Amino acid sequence: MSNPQRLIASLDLTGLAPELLLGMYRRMVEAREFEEKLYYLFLTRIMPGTMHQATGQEAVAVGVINALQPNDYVTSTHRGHAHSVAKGVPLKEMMAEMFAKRTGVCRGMGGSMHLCDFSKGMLGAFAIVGSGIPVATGAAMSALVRGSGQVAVSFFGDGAVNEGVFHEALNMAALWKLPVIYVCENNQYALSMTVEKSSAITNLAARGSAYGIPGEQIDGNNVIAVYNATQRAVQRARNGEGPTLLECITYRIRGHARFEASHYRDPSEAETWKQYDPITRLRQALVEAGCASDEQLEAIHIQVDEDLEEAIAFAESSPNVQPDDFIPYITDERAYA
Ligand SMILES: Cc1ncc(C[n+]2csc(CCOP(=O)(O)OP(=O)(O)O)c2C)c(N)n1
Ligand SMILES: [Mg+2]
Repeated sequence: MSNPQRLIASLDLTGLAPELLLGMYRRMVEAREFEEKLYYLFLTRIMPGTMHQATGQEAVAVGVINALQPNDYVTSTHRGHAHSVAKGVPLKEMMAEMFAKRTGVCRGMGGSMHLCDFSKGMLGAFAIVGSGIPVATGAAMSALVRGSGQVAVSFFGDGAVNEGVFHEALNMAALWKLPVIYVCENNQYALSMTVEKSSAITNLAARGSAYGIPGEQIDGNNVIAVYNATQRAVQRARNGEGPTLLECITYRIRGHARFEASHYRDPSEAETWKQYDPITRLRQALVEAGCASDEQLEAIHIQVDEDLEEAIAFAESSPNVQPDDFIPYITDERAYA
């Protein structure tokens, strides 16, 4: 396991507007609490299916996406709630999707691992490991051809860098100088497999050099470091300088999926990483810098809780998806409008 202390830098808020910082704080709390509510709803069998929590990894989604414009593109993974929250997908529609309701963001037909909202540039969560990487690469190519100035970001795990499609996509993106940012969320594990057991070179950012792509390792629990690194990558992409590979070092506090107990790892690991919780770290920095008081931050938590309870009530009272709801999407192009 990567030692968290190796990369930990303190949060430097210099030059960042309080609105941006508080917005990032709120998004991280939303992502964390959205999944905590889901966990409870699953536990009490109110909600069907499964889900993967990104507890402890929220700074990656929020830091990266805050450095983008609203019309930039994102592809996500099976662990994608935080990416969707950060991209501004409405909580109500996300929650309804989890309940398989017609009011869901995919009209109840996608669920946790297929969340997408084209109106927000959220091109989708992809359950097949690595499969969002070529989609973001294609979106970047489309932006380049259209001259739209948009960039595309692909989030993926440390497990995905050993899929062939990662290498195919990076090679093509480098050749054509596509405006794409590859964000590897190195949470130390692909299911029960550690990075040390699956990758000959554990510095995953170094893999960019095989394709002439700059790669950078970042403290992924430091939302400011993630934001700053992404800003540099976005600038490169918009200037026509091509792709960047960011490896965000973080840790998955919860099990791989819903009730997975992580027997393959020492419980002290998670305890160590909890000391570097990204939300706590931003909170401390905000208070120390005088950007916000504890009371103001507490009010954000209360507001988020209210919003989520409202989202649950909305989801519960919405109509269930029906078995033949999908048919118009196959037979009638107007259904996509
Ligand atoms: C191509 C493929 N192989 C295997 C799986 C089963 N699977 C789902 S998630 C996962 C681990 C992925 O690890 P990583 O990419 O590090 O993402 P993390 O779960 O850590 O966020 C595996 C093996 C899959 N969904 N797709
Ligand atoms: Mg992983």
